[in-house]
Amino acid sequence: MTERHIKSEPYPWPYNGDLRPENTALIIIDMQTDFCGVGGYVDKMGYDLSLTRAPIGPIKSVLSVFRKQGFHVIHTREGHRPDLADLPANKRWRSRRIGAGIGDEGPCGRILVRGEPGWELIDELKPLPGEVIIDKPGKGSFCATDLEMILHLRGIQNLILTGITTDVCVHTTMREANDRGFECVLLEDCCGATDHKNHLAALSMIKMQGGVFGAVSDSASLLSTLS
Ligand code: C5J
Repeated sequence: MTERHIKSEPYPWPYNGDLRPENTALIIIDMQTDFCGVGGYVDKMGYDLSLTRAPIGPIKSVLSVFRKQGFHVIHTREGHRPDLADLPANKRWRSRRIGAGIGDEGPCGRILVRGEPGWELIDELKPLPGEVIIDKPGKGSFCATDLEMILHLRGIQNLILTGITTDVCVHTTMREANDRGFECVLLEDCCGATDHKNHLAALSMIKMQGGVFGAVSDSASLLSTLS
């Protein structure tokens, strides 16, 4: 096997140099109007949308190369059933405290409810037919979903994590994946948080202990390895 790594910190990723379209997936987390569109959940909470919109362009560049080279592409959407049967009472209560109640009516329909306009993936990053979409009720993409089974059935070992938000859904997913033995890298310019300091802190946490959850890289480093 010819070893292939991408420049990343704190080690060249993946650890074993086995980077191939067959065993590697790009995971695009929660690029939904609710997290980066006007009138969505994050906007309603009063956070700066430019922070969660910043990764759209870099993700588009990576996605286009990944599609051309035949890598696996997986999209996730955070959201709840219309009857809210999968919405924990404390999650709803906390969101209502800051005026963006999950399940309540907002400018883009009911906040974080499946099928509503705000819950949809944004036009810039719409999935193609055949790409896996994981609907998740929580922050992590493995909790109450079939993601792990799909990764195993497809022989996927390496996960390239992108999307929003760095410190919440992306980090939770990376931690869950790492504990399950997947080799993970997060692309820093392909992620964003509602607070830039938290974005930076989330990157720093990954790099501790020799790469406690994996590694951190960026779209340019990945694309230069793939070109
Ligand atoms: C949040 C997410 N922040 N996609 N969700 O509630 O990170």
